[in-house]
Amino acid sequence: MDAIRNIVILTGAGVSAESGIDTFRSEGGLWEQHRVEDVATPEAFARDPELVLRFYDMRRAAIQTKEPNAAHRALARLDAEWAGELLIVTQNVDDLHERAGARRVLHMHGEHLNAWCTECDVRSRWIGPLIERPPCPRCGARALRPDVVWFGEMPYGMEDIFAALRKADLFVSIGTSGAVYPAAGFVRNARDLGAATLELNLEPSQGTAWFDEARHGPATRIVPEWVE
Ligand code: BV8
Repeated sequence: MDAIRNIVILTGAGVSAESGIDTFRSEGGLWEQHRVEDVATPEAFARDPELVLRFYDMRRAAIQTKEPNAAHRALARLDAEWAGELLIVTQNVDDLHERAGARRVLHMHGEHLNAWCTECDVRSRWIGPLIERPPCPRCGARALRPDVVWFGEMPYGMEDIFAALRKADLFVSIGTSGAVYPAAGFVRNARDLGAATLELNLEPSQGTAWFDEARHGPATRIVPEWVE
């Protein structure tokens, strides 16, 4: 990777698939006969908070039984060794990048293991269920929601992401279908800003035509191959 100084890596559910965390597509985007788009929204939370809290409690518990895989570990190694700028922008709400040792990680869609108090607006680390409406550790209000960006909500870190894209020489997209914006548009932003673009995915994503290069296969094989 000569002449490459600054790298932006976008990851999606495909990087955690081999750790046993279902992707959105493998479930067919369904949970208990609900489309994820119908559960992961503020409207769904207002309409049926118990349904949404159960959905996130189940997923929050599930990730705590999973381990990072070789793709997470390869990216953590790259992060530790890369002298230039590097940012892992993840759409995932699991903590497997961090548990593999990655440091420069930005969760643009939030994190399962955080709760957000809609009363005092403070986010706290939260690993237990929210269905029993526990009190906010900060203000005591029983107003905690998952700290996860739902459809129609503003993703986290957009300014930092675009600052990194403006400096990037290389943009790598790993394990994402390119179905959800603004993440799915980052490859075009990166190209327009002069970066080389690479897709590492099990199969061609919806945006594969925008990439200079695309390699297809399981992340646990093709990500370590790329990092080495
Ligand atoms: C926003 C957290 C405004 C929740 C998620 C009409 C047209 C275009 C856009 C819109 C539209 N109507 C509405 C929108 C906007 C909307 C959107 O894009 N909707 C889609 C459905 C059309 N977006 C939003 O609402 C976003 N907010 O736009 O705000 C704004 C924007 C900018 C600036 C200011 C204001 C917020 C969206 C966030 C939603 N939250 N996640 C939760 O997790 O419960 S989305 C969720 O799905 C993910 O985070 C990810 O972003 C998205 C797609 O999932 P992927 O990670 O890609 O996973 P998927 O299953 O789809 O694909 C897996 C891939 O891995 C596959 O390609 C597969 O081949 C591959 N794979 C599988 N196994 C492996 C593998 N690869 C390698 N190895 C393997 N083993």
